[in-house]
Amino acid sequence: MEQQPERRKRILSAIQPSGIPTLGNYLGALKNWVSMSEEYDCAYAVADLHAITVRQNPADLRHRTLELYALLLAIGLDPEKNLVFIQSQVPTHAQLAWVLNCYTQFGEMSRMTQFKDKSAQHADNVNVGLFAYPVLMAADILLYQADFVPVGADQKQHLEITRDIAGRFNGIYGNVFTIPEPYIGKEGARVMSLQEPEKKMSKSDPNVNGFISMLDTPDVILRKCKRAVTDSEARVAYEEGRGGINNLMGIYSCCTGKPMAQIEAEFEGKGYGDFKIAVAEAVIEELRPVQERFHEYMGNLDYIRSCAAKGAEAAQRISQRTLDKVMKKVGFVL
Ligand code: ATP
Ligand code: LTN
Repeated sequence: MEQQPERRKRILSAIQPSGIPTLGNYLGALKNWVSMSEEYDCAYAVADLHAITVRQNPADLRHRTLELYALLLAIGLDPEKNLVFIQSQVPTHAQLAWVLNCYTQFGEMSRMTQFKDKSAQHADNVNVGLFAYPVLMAADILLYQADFVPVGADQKQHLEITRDIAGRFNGIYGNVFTIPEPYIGKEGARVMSLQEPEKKMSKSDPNVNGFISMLDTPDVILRKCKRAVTDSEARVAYEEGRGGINNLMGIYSCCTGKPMAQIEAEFEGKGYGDFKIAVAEAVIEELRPVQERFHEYMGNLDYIRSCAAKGAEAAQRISQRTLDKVMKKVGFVL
């Protein structure tokens, strides 16, 4: 009998088009998406269905979705080798989410901390979609029979619930879904706010000086780095409790590949002024090729749309197999 080639393990991840990704998103998540794509069979989605759980301006949402797709190509994801798609262009996601809603308990959803946080933030729009958000995320993952899901700490609870829902469904109907594991790769960088180093850098921070957007121009990056909060010690050294300087050193280290000891030696006897300029230059160089490719892609939106259409077609084909199984098991007429 012919030997089946071993199936590569599949990874699925997604990012919401809720704003331009920050340097934190890039160093902590997106950069790893590219390195993982060499070893795994990867599927990456722009999660626009998730984005409408918070009210969006339609023209902005459309533009940001295409921008984010272009940015995924610009960081180096090859749409021929990976599945890169826009979630709303693949109907199976909403279809499976509905079915899974009926296998998810109200009580377990009520315990989700992101729901509690977001409903406090958007008290005037606590919609049912916001409540069911983790079920749609479960559908994203289970449709592709993903083995691993790289997620940050904030999404761990959602992956747990995905595993619970999948296990419950399998318990009733047999092995329909692969139970996904969290992907624990090499420690992704955790980048902190430049203004409040005890908080993570976040694209929805109302203080724009707190984050560096992946599309900030060199002069904006320089200005934000110069304004970054440090302390009065004027000593570039990585030590417990020195949030601001540790964060800048972490960013510099990530962008240059230099270990902390080397950075300390390099800036021995120099003030924060010189160091902040060096950090800014390293970030500018890190982002420059990505930004150049991004602007090229955005100048050719037809290409971006056609890549997205091809990605959606392939994603539809793969995910339909899982959906068909589910529909059959549940008792729908096929
Ligand atoms: P928002 O501000 O809209 O809540 P966010 O910037 O916090 O968004 P998410 O869209 O929730 O980011 O996260 C996308 C991915 O980026 C996740 O995998 C998350 O773990 C990672 N990530 C987000 N912020 C950082 C950060 N400051 N450092 C490292 N990784 C991060
Ligand atoms: N909720 C995630 C985005 C997201 C996701 C997913 C992540 C949507 N579907 C499936 C991993 C797998 C976020 O806001 N970071």
